[in-house]
Amino acid sequence: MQVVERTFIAIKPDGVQRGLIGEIIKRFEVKGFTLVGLKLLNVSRELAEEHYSVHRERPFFAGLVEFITSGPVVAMVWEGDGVVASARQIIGATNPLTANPGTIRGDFGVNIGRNLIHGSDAVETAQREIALWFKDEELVNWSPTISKWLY
Ligand code: FUP
Repeated sequence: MQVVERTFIAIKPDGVQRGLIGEIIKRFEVKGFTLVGLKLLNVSRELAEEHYSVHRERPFFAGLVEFITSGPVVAMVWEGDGVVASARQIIGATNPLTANPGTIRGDFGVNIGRNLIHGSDAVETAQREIALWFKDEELVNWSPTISKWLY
């Protein structure tokens, strides 16, 4: 089976606490992407530090790790043509105050430190993050029967 592009998406603790899990999943689902991995978990400090390792030297790093480990997170893998870049558009700019209305962050957030959701920024990053958060056997290879109406 041909593996098309995949991206890693995480609903952060604020998105979970605010009851936005369904709303967020819906946006990727109705767009036409396919959910191939999904779990709710408490993130360990080790996983959080590894996930955000590119930001290790930044002043907000400690607060970011504190936040992401503060409550349950929904980790997902979504699949489809161009899903990495498209998901970034669906999510919106890092700062919810400047994120466009119609995006997840633009519609539901006001603070950069509480921006609801993470999405991989490039195909290579997505591969690294998927491998970090999911075991191979946690990912499901399937195509919805509606695929022929999308592609
Ligand atoms: P994004 O790719 O849009 O999630 O943003 P970044 O990778 O640049 O940042 C990762 C996370 O660090 C953001 F989601 C929020 C946090 N952050 C801050 O808290 N302050 C900043 O100035 C920049 C990022």
